[in-house]
Amino acid sequence: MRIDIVSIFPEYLAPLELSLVGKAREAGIVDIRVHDLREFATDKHRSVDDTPYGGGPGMVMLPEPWGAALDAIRASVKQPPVLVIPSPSGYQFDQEAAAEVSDIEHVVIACGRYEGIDSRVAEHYAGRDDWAGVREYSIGDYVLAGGEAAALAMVEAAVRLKPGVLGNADSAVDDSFSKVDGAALEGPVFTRPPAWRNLEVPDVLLSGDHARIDAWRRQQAEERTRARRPDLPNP
Ligand code: J9N
Repeated sequence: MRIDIVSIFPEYLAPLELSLVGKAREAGIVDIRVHDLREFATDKHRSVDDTPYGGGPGMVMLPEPWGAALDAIRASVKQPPVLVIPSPSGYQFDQEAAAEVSDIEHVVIACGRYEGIDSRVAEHYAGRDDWAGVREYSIGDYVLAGGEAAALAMVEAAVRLKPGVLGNADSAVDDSFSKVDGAALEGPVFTRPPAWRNLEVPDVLLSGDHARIDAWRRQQAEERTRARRPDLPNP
């Protein structure tokens, strides 16, 4: 899988060299390339934004640098990529979306500032037959300053689902949010020591009775899901 990320703050993407995603890159499972949008600016001041037509606060990103950057990336590959645009106005980037993105051979992520990228950019690439579509995604109902933190979240959520990335092949299917049935959230977890600062690990988890342990975990997961996320699936 290849992921190109375009940003005016390419250093913001440095954490993609670390941890799970960094290891997936070293293993050759994912090829991630970060590009500086400013290198594709067309004027002598290397402008990437301008005031919004119709008035209003903030700045809107110019279509020209985006067109130049995205066309250059497209020209560097044989197959049509999918364009992903993080946006507070996008479709929900949930576990299902993460699984879909993890199955795309080439994803290009366009990180804009929060007032947005001129809307003709998404419209243009959605209508081009040498691109495989445009998806605008929101990672949650809050407003970031730019798309970079959302890109980090989306890349990590997608890459960890690639075969060979997780140490334990069962971990990904066992996650919160990937349940076929059962409560959406995971319950509490514990490790050694059995008592810590006067707090004890629940006896049932030390019992060795796996039927009781499974039933207890199910009940805890349901109780937590009911309390914290009444909007999510719960039997
Ligand atoms: N969920 C979400 C995405 C965003 C932004 S701001 C600029 C690009 C994407 N804020 N919140």
